[in-house]
Amino acid sequence: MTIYKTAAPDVALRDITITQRVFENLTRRPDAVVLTDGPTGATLTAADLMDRVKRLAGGLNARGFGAGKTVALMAPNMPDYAVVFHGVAWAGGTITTINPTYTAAEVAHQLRDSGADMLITVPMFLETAQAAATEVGGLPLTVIGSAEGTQTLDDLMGAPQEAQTPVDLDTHIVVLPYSSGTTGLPKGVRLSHRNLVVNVDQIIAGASFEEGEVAAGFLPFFHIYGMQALMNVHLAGGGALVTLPRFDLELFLQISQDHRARRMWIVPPVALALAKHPVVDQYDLSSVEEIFSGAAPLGGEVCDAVAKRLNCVALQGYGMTELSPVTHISPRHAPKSGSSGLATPNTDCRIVDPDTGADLPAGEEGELWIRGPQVMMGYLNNDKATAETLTQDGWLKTGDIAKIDADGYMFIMDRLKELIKYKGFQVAPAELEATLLTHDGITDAAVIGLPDDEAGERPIAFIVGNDRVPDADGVRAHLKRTLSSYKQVHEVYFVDEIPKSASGKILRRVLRDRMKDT
Ligand code: AYL
Repeated sequence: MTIYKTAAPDVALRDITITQRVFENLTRRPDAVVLTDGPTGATLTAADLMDRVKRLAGGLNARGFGAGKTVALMAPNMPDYAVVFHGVAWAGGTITTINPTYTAAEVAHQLRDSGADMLITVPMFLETAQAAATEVGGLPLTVIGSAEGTQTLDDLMGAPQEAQTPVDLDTHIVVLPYSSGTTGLPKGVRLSHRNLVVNVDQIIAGASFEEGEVAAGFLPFFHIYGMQALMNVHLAGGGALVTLPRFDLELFLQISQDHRARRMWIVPPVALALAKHPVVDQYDLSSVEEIFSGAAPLGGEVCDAVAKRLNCVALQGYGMTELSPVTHISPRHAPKSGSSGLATPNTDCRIVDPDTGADLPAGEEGELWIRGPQVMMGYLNNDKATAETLTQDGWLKTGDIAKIDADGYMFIMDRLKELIKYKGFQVAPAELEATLLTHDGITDAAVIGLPDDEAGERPIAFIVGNDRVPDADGVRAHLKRTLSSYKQVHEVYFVDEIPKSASGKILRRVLRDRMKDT
């Protein structure tokens, strides 16, 4: 077995919960503003945040929605997001985070699959939340803010609960984000307090995080990148956040300028905008020392162009929801263009030939396998997917093809798994295919991703139809009824059959090659 590791020392494994990790730092700076709502300017100091977290935990436990319960949170980035996340964690519960732009059908699926006991949302998404709640047979709804006839977050607050409800740090699920992993439908990813705490410390060690850092936080907190690298790292590492409910280039630039942001946490499409968009010149971004991109490949050219334009370093990270999420970070003082950097501390890596299972030497391409304390506990209610992803001795098979050079720098070269990344968001082909097959005019379907300059990849569909087959617009309308906007297909091709292996698996590579030839 050939194991690649960083030369950097391990971080200590701390026997505390993620909320205790965050509070440790907040307690030291009670009067500091740690969260600001970008659109309204409303603020929470460290003391306010801790007080609201403790009161929410007290209220949840008093009403029987705390320890052992699952609370679904469907909200855009806002200061109270951290209140709900840490309030549920402090109460000994589980948070499942839902994309607020989801359709009612998507929300209902996650509520049912996660076994959620309560759904917390904002007035803007209440209608969708109500429809989803009805679809699963009803569950209590709470809004952050106010809406007539609905319980509010403030109604839920109780007497402050001073101590963390005891939980097992290695087995209790604190958060259950959804990911399709290497194959199939989105699945609940079981992450423990150990997973989250250690990854916060691994990120802080690897990303040269500095106390006092302020960032404009538009990366969604419901996705593991925003949840950990932004929300938890900034709170636990002594930083602050100005939250944005969605990405808006000018607001992002304005906030980064006004708050003298030191680093921009972004995804590749935003790197492209920073490199190319004329409006960028209208802002004073001289405080920005670093842009940090993750969640999808950042091409060397775009990376160099942003660095030059903003006169800063452009770094990249690699990770997966199943890895809490980060395993690789570009070293600030010696990045290599196009590389996702060096392994974080406490992280073992292997490069394995997907055909033979042999370990490969430096410079050769194979599947990246990871072992470390940030590796998930497994998927929820899906032992088969868990067994396909985690080996008996604790290695997680990423489904990504990578190489590691002689200096330990990791380069993502290709993807073995069927996942499509649209602007950093996961699109699971299996989910789109299953939805297409619910149309009575569609007898078979396949979805693949094609390279796209702006989005990274765009999903396209191949359809086999019968005499009731819809036209391309009909196919799109069918998907729109139940799937959110980033899961839509950009092109539709009608074919006689879908190429499949003897065991019935869609031969996606054949379809991709066919598109290259046209
Ligand atoms: P998920 N280069 C190429 N592909 C990447 C990269 C990268 N730097 N980062 C992630 N991916 C792809 O669960 C890869 O296929 O987590 C990987 O298996 O939505 C998949 O995205 C995982 O998708 C960071 C760095 C967070 C990464 C992340 C991971 C969030 C994406 C913070 O600093």
